[in-house]
Amino acid sequence: MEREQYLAAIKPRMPEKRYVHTIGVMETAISLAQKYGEDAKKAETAAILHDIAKYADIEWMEDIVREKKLDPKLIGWGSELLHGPVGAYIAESEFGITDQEILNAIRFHTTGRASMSRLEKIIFVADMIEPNRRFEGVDRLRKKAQKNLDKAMSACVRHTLAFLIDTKQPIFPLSIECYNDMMNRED
Ligand code: DGI
Ligand code: FE
Ligand code: FE
Ligand code: FE
Repeated sequence: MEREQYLAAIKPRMPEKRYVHTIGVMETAISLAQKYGEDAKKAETAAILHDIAKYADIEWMEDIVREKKLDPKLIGWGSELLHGPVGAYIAESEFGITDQEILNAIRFHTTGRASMSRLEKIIFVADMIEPNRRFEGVDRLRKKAQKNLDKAMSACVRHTLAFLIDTKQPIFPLSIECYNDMMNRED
């Protein structure tokens, strides 16, 4: 499928604001892919589909987790934790994506995980720094992303965890594993 077909397919499934965010992630991910020698077409597809499940019904998503044997730990964590893994399921089942790198970039875009691929890092970072994002410290993250993908990934994970702690939210195990892995690699 071509870019315009994917975009036409996702547009009716989300509010305008989320669509604009998705375009921002797409453009940022393509640019990071070119900078860091990743396949720009894979980055484009993963970015366009990354939030496809963001507005799916929670009960339905939990049914998918049970039926399709996704990580059972996801049950009870709510739509923020479900929409990555279920998004990967939709990308595969509805959009016919078979590339595991693209599916994993969608699956782990919210939490990250240990030993992330370059494409996974690009989608995670692009999601956080795309031009429509406005939060304290985002410009510092954008600058880091221009210099070093691993350092940008590390800073993005630390920012997310700090936010979760500040707002007294529980941290999903994959997010911790991602953080520990990044810290073990830090020089
Ligand atoms: O879907 P987006 O808003 O574009 O961004 P996202 O999928 O990266 O993150 C969605 C939300 O998920 C964001 O508010 C942070 C939250 N989140 C990320 N990791 C965890 C988490 N929430 C909890 N409770 N635990 C986590 O480990
Ligand atoms: Fe998301
Ligand atoms: Fe994210
Ligand atoms: Fe997103």
